[in-house]
Amino acid sequence: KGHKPLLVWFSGLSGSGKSTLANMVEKKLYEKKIHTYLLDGDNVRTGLNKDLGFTSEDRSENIRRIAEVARLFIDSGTVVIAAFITPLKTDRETIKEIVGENNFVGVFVNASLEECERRDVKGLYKKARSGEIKNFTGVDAPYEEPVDFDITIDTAACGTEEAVAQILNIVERRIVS
Ligand code: GGZ
Repeated sequence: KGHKPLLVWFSGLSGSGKSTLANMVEKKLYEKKIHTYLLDGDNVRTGLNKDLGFTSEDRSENIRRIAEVARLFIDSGTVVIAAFITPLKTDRETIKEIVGENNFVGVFVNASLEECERRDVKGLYKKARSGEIKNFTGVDAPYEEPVDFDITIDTAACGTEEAVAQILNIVERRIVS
């Protein structure tokens, strides 16, 4: 009975849909009586990390703190779902060092910059293009595509339900105790 803890980390551009997928995955796991906790910009960048911005140094510190929080939740037996852009390979490596490779599943939400910018749900790309926002990922800050993650979701080819099923399949196999 029960399950192992795990960190399921979503990386992708702003507007790629990683928060949507992370929320859907969390809901499904919760329905299966799995202990979950969701970490995303809404509950981290407004609180714990409200002192941090979007320079590469601040992003690294953002991710380091989130990984340390995830480690605490892992110690409690929780399946942690995290959704952050996590643009740099070096920061993604740090996460694995903090929580341990065995506790980590990486999900790359692969939506093209063109598609994210076309949707521009929050109007942030427009502001980034006009220079109102600086250091915006994909515009004037880098996004290094993860090549070593466990799952890549090709959002152009795959609907959300199908993506969720794919992620759950891997997660469920990794948490059997
Ligand atoms: C990227 C930014 C920026 C800049 C504000 N660059 O689509 P959103 O709005 O809701 O999600 C983005 C969020 C990114 O925060 P993360 O903590 O995930 O980033 S990182 O992992 O790189 O630390 C976006 C908003 O914050 N946002 N300014 N300059 N995204």
